[in-house]
Amino acid sequence: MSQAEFVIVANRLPVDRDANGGWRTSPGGLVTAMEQVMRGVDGAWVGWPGQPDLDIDPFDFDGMRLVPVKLSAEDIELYYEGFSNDTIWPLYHDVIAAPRYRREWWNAYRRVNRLFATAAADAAAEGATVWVQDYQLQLVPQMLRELRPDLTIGYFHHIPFPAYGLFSQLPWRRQVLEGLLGADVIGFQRVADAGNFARAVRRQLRYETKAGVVRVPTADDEARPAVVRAFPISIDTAQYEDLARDPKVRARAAEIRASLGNPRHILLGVDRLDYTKGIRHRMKAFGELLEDGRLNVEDVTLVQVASPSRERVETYIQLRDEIELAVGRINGDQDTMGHTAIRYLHQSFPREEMVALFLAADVMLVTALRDGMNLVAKEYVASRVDNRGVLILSEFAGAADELGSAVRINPHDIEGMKDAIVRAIEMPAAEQGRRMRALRRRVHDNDVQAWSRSFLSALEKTRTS
Ligand code: GDG
Repeated sequence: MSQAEFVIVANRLPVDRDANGGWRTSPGGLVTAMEQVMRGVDGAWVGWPGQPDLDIDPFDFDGMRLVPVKLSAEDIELYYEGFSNDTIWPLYHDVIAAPRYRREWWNAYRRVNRLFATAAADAAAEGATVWVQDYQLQLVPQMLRELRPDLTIGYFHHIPFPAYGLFSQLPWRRQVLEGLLGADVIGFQRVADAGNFARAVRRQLRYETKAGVVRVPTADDEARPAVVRAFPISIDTAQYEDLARDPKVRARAAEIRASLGNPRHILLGVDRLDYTKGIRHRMKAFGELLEDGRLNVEDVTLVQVASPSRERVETYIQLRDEIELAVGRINGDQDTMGHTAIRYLHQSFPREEMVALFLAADVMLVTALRDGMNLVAKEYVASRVDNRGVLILSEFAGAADELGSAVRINPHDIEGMKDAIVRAIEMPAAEQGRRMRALRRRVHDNDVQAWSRSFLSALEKTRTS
């Protein structure tokens, strides 16, 4: 097998199986970010092809070498649904749900991380650059360095890194820190995440950290520097701007408004159905506003897209029941024959439809209790080429560090959220325009291509120093 100069390692390959057993690109932020990086280089992508027990050889797709990692149904259950999504995910999101610590899951996590590391080691050419993505693969950097000391290794963490008081619950905290420190650059969404990681390294491993560099002890007594820094991820801004200007998408936005009975105000939420996103808090605030009579169902509709996610994990099954009970109650109490309070959609939609929804929405609700970044906030802003609309944004989403002109909320403060919703609905056009222009500038100047360039240039610097 030919070896690549640049290798991405991620839980999933950037493709899905189509109906005829062929492959098609799965649309996602990371895929877009990498398109530009992969162009003109000899690149490979290591990941799970999305089906259990699928045993296929590496193949070329769209100018890139795809290297499938074979995972069994049991691997998926223990490593992915178990350790990744029922231990690490809740622990790293401030234990909004209780993390479960199971030794069997940890053993599978280690075993599967080793599979990814071995596949990456086989795919990379001498002296290549390897970029490992996200919390499912925290042990890969160290495992890969042991196999291939010649490589330059980067790691990007898409979710929050928690405060030490929480992180220290993890029975395998040392192994995880050491796993990550196998990378030359460890990237986080927020400055606070990088700070939490550096603190954990000092407290747990007693390694010296200074100005964003950890000195990692090595066998030959010479410490190796690992850079720890924030690189806030973004979106393909131009693509959203183009879609928002497309007459078909604009017509669809008008059609959406009409089909909801042309309410005076449309509020929108778009999230994977996940307990970190604060969907219940949002429903509570909205339901109370209707109950208090501060809003009227004839005037206002909340559209909530909750795309199906992790449907085999128990906490998610419960969450879905709770949300659907809340929606049913609110609609039951408030709906009229002609108007609904909440139009709830447990479905996924094509990107064109999402942009039409963004254009139809007067107020966008991002009420996460904890979120690495939250790309939906940025997508809404990028789509508002008309400089209208109001973004309500939780301070617990990474995006809050950059999007200072949004209406900021603490989603735990239901009264505060209710006031923010009313304020957003009543906001004069001039103020909407001022805020939206500032937000758009930010997302325009800092897109996902800029994000990957900045990470990779930091990584390149460690090679030359
Ligand atoms: C993780 C971190 C971080 C959702 N429903 C549909 C749909 N989506 C798209 C959104 C957005 C993406 O999925 C979700 O990204 P988020 O950033 O909002 O959240 P997570 O999935 O939790 O992502 C997060 C991110 O990684 C990147 O680092 O920002 O903090 O948790 O792009 O638009 N897209 C379509 N139909 C849907 O129904 N087409």
